[in-house]
Amino acid sequence: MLSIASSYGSEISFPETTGSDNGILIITAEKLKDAWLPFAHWKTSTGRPTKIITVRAIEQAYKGRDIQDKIRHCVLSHADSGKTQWVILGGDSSPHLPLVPDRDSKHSVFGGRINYNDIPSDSYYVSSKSWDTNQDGVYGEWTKDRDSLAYTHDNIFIGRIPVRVTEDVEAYTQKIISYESNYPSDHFADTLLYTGTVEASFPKLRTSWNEISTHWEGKGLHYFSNATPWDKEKPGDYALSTPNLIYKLNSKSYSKLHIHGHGFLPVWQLEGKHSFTAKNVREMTNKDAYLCLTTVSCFTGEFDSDLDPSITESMLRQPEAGAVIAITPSREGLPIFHDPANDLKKMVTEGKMDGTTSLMTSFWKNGLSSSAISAGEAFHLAKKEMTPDALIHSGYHWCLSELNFLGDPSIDLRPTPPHTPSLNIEAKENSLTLSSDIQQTATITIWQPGAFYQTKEINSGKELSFQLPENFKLNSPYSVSITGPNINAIVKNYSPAKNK
Ligand SMILES: [Ca+2]
Ligand SMILES: [Ca+2]
Repeated sequence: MLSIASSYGSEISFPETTGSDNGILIITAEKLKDAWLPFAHWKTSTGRPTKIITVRAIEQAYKGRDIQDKIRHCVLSHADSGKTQWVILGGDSSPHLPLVPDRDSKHSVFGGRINYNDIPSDSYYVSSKSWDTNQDGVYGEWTKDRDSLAYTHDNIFIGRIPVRVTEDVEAYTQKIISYESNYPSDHFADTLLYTGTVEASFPKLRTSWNEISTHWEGKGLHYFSNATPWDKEKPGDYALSTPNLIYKLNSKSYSKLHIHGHGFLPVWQLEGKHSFTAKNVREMTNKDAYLCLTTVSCFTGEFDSDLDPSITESMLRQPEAGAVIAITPSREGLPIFHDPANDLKKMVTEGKMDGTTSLMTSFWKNGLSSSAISAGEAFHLAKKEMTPDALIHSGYHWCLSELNFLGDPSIDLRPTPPHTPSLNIEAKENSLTLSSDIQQTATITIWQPGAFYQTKEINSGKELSFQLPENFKLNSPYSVSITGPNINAIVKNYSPAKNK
């Protein structure tokens, strides 16, 4: 497959013949442009035509006050075209290494006790508004720029893959191909480890879990300190310690993970003063069983620091282990409430959920309700639900600004174990005849780079014939794939020249 990618030039663009509306736009740095080709090739061959554009090209081609404004206009023009559904910011950002720069927004929350001028807010890139009402070059300042805030766009879902070097892109690409084509077909998909180390949070974690479980039939394996199903003999005897967590993750027992606990940039703080760091990520062996995760741990999603990597980035970048999606705070994971004086008490006694917990609950609830909803769309829906709160309360504005989707927004959360279909292809003079044992909605994609691209929805695997146009050459390389919600993608590559 990779040989095809490299055989037709250094740029992949939407195949011109496609009428499909589910394209992916990757925005990346010049030095990572070629590294993204195999990822773009995989997505294109599986029905999501992918285009790579560099920050430098955007700088030259789009108007705007600065590079972030130009990137935003680039994203919006792709959203308007109706062909792009996902935007991937394919690079890390920090003051000294802005591969794909972030937009810094200004915040003052918790009664003015917590102040930042540099909250990285990727939501800005899908906003049809400027985030700068008073045009002073300070963005997202709630008191001054409130009229110019939007966090979501109905046509387009965004995520950032905070990679720095070619090897990061290669490792991440391999994990995504595995996630989409080789996902475990056993009950791995059904398990969400929902855990916490902070006792005051247990009631709201139960509220959160109850909301998710009304939309999902999977098992939530609560582990709330001394009330837990994984204890051995007495409550609390199996701690959320580093070795225990690594053991559980390496046993490929959990596909989804939520941790409610403390942390800082490179560390999750577990029970008994245990730390989980990049060193522990390197001990992970969950090959082909990659995690989707959320945590409320402070600073663990601070991808935009010159200190690198954050623990979240370690999980995403680790080859053949770790995670593929992470939503984690870029700064403090504060308990935001409309009425803190009363609501904080209710959080501890009645399990009232704060802003961060609500947003993450909504993310899981939306993403686990259907395998037809991409993880990027699930986060979009969660942010959209919270937008009315953010327009009347600076704390919720903080939540929507500081929580970014890290990972590939076009994959789904795998709510149920996927089926791996068969796919047989018979090529004749000017037609392809396919057959499959598939018994559900799926998409067939036929692609001959530079010549032909077609996607077609099917409802079952009854025999399918594709008439091929004159410019399709059966003696040139092409691929045929079957993809869809809740199935492991099958891609068959034909490379006749190679077979001679
Ligand atoms: Ca401003
Ligand atoms: Ca970083």
